[in-house]
Amino acid sequence: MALPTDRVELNVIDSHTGGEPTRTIIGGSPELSTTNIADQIQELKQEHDWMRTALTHEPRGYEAMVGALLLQPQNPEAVARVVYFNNVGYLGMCGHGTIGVAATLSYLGNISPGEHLLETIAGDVVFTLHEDNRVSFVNVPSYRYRTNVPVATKNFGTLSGDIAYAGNWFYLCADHGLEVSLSNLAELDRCCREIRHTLDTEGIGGENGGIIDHVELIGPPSRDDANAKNYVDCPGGEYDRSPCGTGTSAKIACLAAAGKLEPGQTWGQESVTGSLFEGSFVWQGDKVIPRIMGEAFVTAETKVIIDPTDTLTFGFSQ
Ligand code: PYC
Repeated sequence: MALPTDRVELNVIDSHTGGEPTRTIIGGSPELSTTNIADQIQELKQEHDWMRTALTHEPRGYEAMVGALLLQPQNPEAVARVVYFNNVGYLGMCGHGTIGVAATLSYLGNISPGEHLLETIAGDVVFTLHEDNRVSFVNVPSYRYRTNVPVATKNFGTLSGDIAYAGNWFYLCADHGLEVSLSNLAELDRCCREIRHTLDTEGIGGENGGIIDHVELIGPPSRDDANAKNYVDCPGGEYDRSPCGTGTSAKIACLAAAGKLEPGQTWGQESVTGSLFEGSFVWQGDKVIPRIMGEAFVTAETKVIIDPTDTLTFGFSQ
């Protein structure tokens, strides 16, 4: 990958969805020579990965930062095509990012309350901007793939969990015995790393070789309007500050498969930071179509300067 030799300026809007940041690139990104979204992601990886690292790594970003690159959609009905990325690579679907992108498009005056279509690598996603600035989105077909999957860990014993798909692959576990709270982040992180290690070394994955790159630990809620609280470990090893849109969808898919949530019934999912998403589902064959609602706020409108004479301009990570 050749790095730019001239100064680059990117126009970005930052937002947070339940505490989890989304940095949306609205201008200044390199022209892509491809039109298919899978090819565009390949081109970004091979030719322009510096843009991802410059925005998500220090000194401009941090491990929790998720980027969203807006591209011209192929479908004229779609409001945008979006490619999500984070500190380690490119994401399938991103729920909190979808809510953040919707809040950003609303802030820019590009959309009004109502239904809109976004193109993503995981499929088309319909979102609704509500009058009170909240956003709901209909996720891709989601399903529980395996249940009661044992995973041996060094310090937390043999745990049992479900494997589910909701735009990303998840291992969801409730019998970890840990308090899901901000004061217990180090232990939650350690447990997720040990689960991840076993999943990787034993080759435990999703259907058709899907890589489980999210681990979700579930515990009892702190809020009256929530049914459960989660800690979601993301691919870069950082935890989701929001309840995780795809993680909430994965949980709903597992509840539906277990007959513990009815179609149309609301599930309140609290995050480890105390923010809330509300979700429900309808059946589509043997899969569920989750609808997730949350809110996002714009936090900054920035011109990012990438100056190639600055040795740290493309970011560094630990
Ligand atoms: O909200 O789906 C989500 C998500 C995935 C990774 C970070 N957030």
